[in-house]
Amino acid sequence: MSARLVLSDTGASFAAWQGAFRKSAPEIDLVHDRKESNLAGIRYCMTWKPMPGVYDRMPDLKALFVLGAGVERFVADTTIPPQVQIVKMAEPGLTQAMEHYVLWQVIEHHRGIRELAAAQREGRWIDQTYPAPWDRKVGVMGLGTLGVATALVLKSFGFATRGWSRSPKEIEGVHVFAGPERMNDFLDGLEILVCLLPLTPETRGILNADVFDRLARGAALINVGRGAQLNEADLLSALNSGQLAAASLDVFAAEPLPPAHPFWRDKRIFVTPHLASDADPETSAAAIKQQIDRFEAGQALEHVADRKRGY
Ligand code: NDP
Ligand code: OXD
Repeated sequence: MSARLVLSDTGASFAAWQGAFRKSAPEIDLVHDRKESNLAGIRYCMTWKPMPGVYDRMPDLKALFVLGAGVERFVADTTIPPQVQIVKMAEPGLTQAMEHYVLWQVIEHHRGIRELAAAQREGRWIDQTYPAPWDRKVGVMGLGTLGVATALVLKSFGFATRGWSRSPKEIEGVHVFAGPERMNDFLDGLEILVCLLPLTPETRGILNADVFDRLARGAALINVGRGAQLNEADLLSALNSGQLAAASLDVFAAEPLPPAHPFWRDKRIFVTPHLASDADPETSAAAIKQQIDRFEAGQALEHVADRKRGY
């Protein structure tokens, strides 16, 4: 089905997205929002960093396709009319990149890769041991599109995998806990904790001393959710006390991470500049096309954010 879709973004390359749509979803007519464009009559828009005033220029907007999975800025944006559905990105490129990042970091912590690298630099031949993966307790906070996929990958690599979400669910081979009342059972004795939660009032500051104290001594934290979920002072205290041995952080309260921030120079912390996963233009184009087809056929859109819940 043919449809017009606006790309309204201050950073994205229109040419790159147009190329992706021509390849993966040629039926979609991609329109570039240039501020002065007449966008009346167009029902669909995609964005990560919207052009100022785009919602005023799109009086017929029905669905806003966000080019990422974390929609905290959009659900808080009161200039988006209430009838517009905010759609989270869920597409294979974004999911696989996240699976790769988390698996990479879990294996780094599981096999003590950073100790090995340090030993190599010092010319030390060390006796490094590690448990079987099924004896390594790994937990994923947040079992949405990315959390479920990641938990399944960790399980398939043999790790003793747990998951935690707001509502109960069943994932074969993964021990799932739900709700705040089961959080401590989920955390109890975990050796590697992965955060894939959305940023909401409930999850702000959730990675704190109370959580770290429940983990096994010497555990590792991998935060790929949002920086504001981490209490930075609590992380440094836990690292100093040995309760945590290491952290892999991809997201930060202030991004870019300021040059003077202590995380940059802390050998126990591995910093990546918010690159764990990005939407792939070609697979995203196909996913957006499928959603538009659903909507045009009168079906419900998938992955719609709930503004009240905040994700
Ligand atoms: P989803 O919205 O699909 O899933 C969110 C999950 O978190 C759901 O399982 C939800 O529970 C759970 N959850 C939400 N609030 C709570 C809570 N208070 N207590 C327990 N569980 C809760 O999101 P995605 O999986 O697509 O993405 C997750 C996050 O990953 C994004 O919001 C973003 O912040 C981050 N991200 C980071 C990237 C990076 O490059 N670092 C790239 C992409 C995303 P329920 O299932 O019950 O609704
Ligand atoms: C996202 C991100 O939310 O890249 O998609 O952080």
